[in-house]
Amino acid sequence: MKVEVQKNVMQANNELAAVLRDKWEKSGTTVLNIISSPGSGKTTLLERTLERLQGKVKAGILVGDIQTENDAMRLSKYGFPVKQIITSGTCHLEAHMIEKHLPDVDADGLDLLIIENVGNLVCPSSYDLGEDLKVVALSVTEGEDKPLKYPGIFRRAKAAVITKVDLLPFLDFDMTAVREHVHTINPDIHLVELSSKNGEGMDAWVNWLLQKVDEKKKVNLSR
Ligand SMILES: Nc1nc2c(ncn2[C@@H]2O[C@H](COP(=O)(O)OP(=O)(O)O)[C@@H](O)[C@H]2O)c(=O)[nH]1
Ligand SMILES: [Mg+2]
Repeated sequence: MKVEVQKNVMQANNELAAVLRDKWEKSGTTVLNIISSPGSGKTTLLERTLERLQGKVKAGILVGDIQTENDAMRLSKYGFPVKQIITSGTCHLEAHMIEKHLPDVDADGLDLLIIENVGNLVCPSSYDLGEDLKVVALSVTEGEDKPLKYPGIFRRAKAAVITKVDLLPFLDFDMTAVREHVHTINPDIHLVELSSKNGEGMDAWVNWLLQKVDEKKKVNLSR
């Protein structure tokens, strides 16, 4: 009975995600869904990213947390529309939450919708939100074995961002091993190593993102 209910929830989620994907296909909107454990540096990365996107793209941000508007407050300083989604206990965002709150950040069509998922490496990975790009973030303080322990999200992600590389001198984190683990799980994944604190790797990250936005807009224009 429980399994049946879960199956129906997933099916309803996937159907709505397909509707959203179709809508963003037509509008040429690139949708990024960033997933990581709590504290890996998602919001800080997005803050530094939004600074660099100012004047370049029309972006909107939806940010999920179990409680508080803290992240929305942080992200709303950069001139882009931001909406906090409070899940009140649910450990991931679902497509119906995105559909409900999308009008708050998308008045007349976006180039880029950024979704910061609830901090969790497991649940958010199974819920399709209609995004183009699932991006997984892993901080160097979490240990290089985490891709092996949580392969699902690394398998589904288009990019993996290794964050907080400014801390490497103080840690035993094995960067060569993490690169190998990530590529063993997903040989096609785009790997980025960066620090939101000292800016290392940020240009490469933002250029990759802008390239994705451009590619989707071009596909849209050529129709
Ligand atoms: N040293 C260092 N700390 C960082 C970096 N990025 C984020 N942090 C810190 O990590 C903590 C969690 O960051 P936050 O962006 O809130 O993570 P989130 O929970 O994944 O959104 C905060 O104290 C940040 O200041 C970084 O690149 N280097
Ligand atoms: Mg956050």
